This record gives sequence, C-alpha cells and structure tokens, in this order.
Amino acid sequence: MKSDVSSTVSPSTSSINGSIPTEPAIRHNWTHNEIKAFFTMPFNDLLFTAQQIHRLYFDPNEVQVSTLLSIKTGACPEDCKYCPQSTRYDTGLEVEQLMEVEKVLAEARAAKATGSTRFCMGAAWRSPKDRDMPVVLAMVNGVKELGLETCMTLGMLKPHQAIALSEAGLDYYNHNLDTSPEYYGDIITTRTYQDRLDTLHHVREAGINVCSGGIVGMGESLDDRVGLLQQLANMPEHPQSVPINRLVRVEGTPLADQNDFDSFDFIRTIAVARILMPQSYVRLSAGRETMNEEMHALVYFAGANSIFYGEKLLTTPNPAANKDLELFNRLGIRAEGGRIEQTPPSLQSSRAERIFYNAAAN
Ligand code: SAM
Ligand code: DTB
Ligand code: SF4
Repeated sequence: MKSDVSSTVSPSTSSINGSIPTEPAIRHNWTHNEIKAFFTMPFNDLLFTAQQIHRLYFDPNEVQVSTLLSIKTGACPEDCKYCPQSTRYDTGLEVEQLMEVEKVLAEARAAKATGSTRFCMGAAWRSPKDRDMPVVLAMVNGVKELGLETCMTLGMLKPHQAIALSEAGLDYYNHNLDTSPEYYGDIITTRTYQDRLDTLHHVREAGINVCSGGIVGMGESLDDRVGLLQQLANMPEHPQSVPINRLVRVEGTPLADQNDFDSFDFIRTIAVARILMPQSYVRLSAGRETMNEEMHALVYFAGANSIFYGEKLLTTPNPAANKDLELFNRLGIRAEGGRIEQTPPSLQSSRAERIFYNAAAN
C-alpha cells in the first residue's frame, strides 16, 4: 500500500534541523500536531534527526538481541483481530498447555548459547491465574540464574502478581497498547485501553521495566500511529523498551487480507519513536520476514536498537539468526553484551581492507 503521509512540509524544527541540543529534554507532554509534524517531515530530515538523537544516548552500532519463547500457546479467549492465538479464529494453530519449567530452562540455555542476552516468555492468556503463578515465577527464577535478563508477557496483571514477578527477578514486562485509543475498539473488544494502561501502571509500580509498543499495518490511519506514539511518549516514564511490530498477516485472522504496509511509513514510525523517547530501546519486532536487508539497515539508522533473534517469534517465523548476524557483520553492528562471536566486516573482505581495519583498530 502507498504511504498515507501526504505532505512533506517541514515543521518548525529549527532546533532540530539546525542543532540538536546536547541532551534534549525528555518530554511527556507531546501534542498530536507536534508528533504529526515529525511524521510529515522530509524523509532525510526525519532520519537525520532521529540518528542524531539516537547517538546522544546509544552506541549507534550496537543492537540488543532477545529470544522469544511461547510458554503457553493458543486457545486464548481474547478477540485481538491480528492474533493467530485467539480461540475465535481458525488459524490451524496447535494448542499447547503451559510448558514445564525444565523445558523452558532448556530453551533459555540454548538461547544463551546463541548469544542472546534477554529471554522473553509469552503466554496466550487474557491474564495469568493465581494458580499458574508458582510455575511462572519458577521460570523467571531459573532463567535469571542462567545469567540472562528476563521478560514476560502474560496479559493483564493484578498488582500482587506484578509484585510477585518483580520479587522473582523479572526485569521486563511486555504489554502493548497496540494502537491509538480511537482505533483500539476496531481491533479488540474483550479488554479496554484503560485495562492496558492499568497493567502498565502496576508493572511500573512494582519496579519492573516496562516494555510497551504496538502494531502498524492494521488499517489504522496516520493519526492513529501518531496517537499510539503520543500515548507511549506521554506516560509518566517512557517505557524502557518500545516494540514496534509490523502486522504479521496470519490466514484465518480477520486482518489476514490487510494491504502491505508501506515500508517508508514503517521506517518513519521507528524514527519518530526514537525522537520522542530518546532513552528507550526501540525494538524492531514482528514483521521482519517481510523486510529486506536494505530496509533493516534503514530501520537501524532510524534508531531501532533491539530485535528478536532466532527463527521463531511466538508462533510465526522470524529471520534465521545467521542471517541477522551476516547483516550485522556487513553493517559493522555489534550485538549488545558481546556474547555473540562476530567477524569485523573487513575481515571478510579484501586484504587491503583487512590491513586498513587492523590499523584503525590499533
Ligand atoms: N496474551 C498476552 C497479551 O496479549 O497481552 C501476551 C502475548 S501477545 C501475543 C503479545 C503481543 O504480540 C500483542 O500485544 C501484539 O502486539 C503482538 N502480536 C500478536 N500477534 C501479532 C501479529 N500477527 N502481528 C504483529 N504483532 C502481533
Ligand atoms: C511484541 O511486541 N511482539 C512480540 C512480543 N512482543 C511478545 C510478539 C510478536 C508476535 C507475532 C505473532 C506470533 O508469532 O504469534
Ligand atoms: Fe490472546 Fe494476547 Fe493473542 Fe490477544 S494478543 S488473542 S490476548 S494471545
């Protein structure tokens, strides 16, 4: 689908186009029009601005890598129109009960061996039942003991559940707003936007890092993408991690026949997220299977600095780890944490380049 960014008028961003303050104020009062003005900037100005801001807080050549595991799959009572795990849609998915702790730990060990630094566990639940909590807490404990960061996404949480997860050592909780408050009702009817904000509040209060973002390509308007980022950026604290998913169109879901989402609009969304939330990790999340290497490179340039690593997301495919590594090597990107063995780009190239690289490195 063609971009719905119709104008490329320069907003009044003299402080941005001219000089970026050494440390931009971290704001929580962005207006809709201010954010929309970023979306409609000329593409090069937008990417340049995002990259400058990115460099104030992050190493531009480093990307955080996480591994995702579905610990309970399918048969979810919710009606999220994008989701292959909802029991309401026939997607041919095989239902799996909550995994045993030992099996989860075996997967976490394998993820650690591939160099991942964070292990994210997702369950197709509306919210966890208290009777499931001991098993879930044992997973957090066990993964933490392996020396990995822990992340969970289990649906809505009550305050006491968030506290228990925090005490077990949970580092991040993922709970997405998914879209703007205005478009939300077109996508999900079984829980409200406020329910989601409440869960994020409980997570924050329990001292767990918040991971919250959304999905683009669900037929939403530019104003809805603006609205989603406005909600995230105006939270009392910016989410420490902001996943931006490009809809994975799964056969059997009501959104299976959505048009392709414009690639430039996706890159713009990443860039605007980076500008609004300068200190947050912006995660290039679902949908990478539809992005070529050049698009990945542009998305990293726009300020994305986190990915899911490994060939499966929860139920759908993700690029193979060696493909990501090859691209990292070609772009001179390092995986954060230094656990992944990488070849400097020039070592794969000519002898002259190797000599130059070694000289530069010394
Ligand atoms: N059941 C829990 C919940 O919804 O809070 C946790 C798991 S749920 C699968 C986690 C997130 O995955 C959703 O909030 C949504 O943003 C994302 N997601 C699910 N299906 C997707 C799809 N087809 N394309 C892109 N993102 C998707
Ligand atoms: C997030 O924002 N994206 C991930 C993670 N958080 C849990 C999930 C993507 C799921 C894509 C569809 C699937 O594999 O089932
Ligand atoms: Fe259930 Fe989560 Fe999928 Fe919604 S996104 S149907 S809550 S698994």
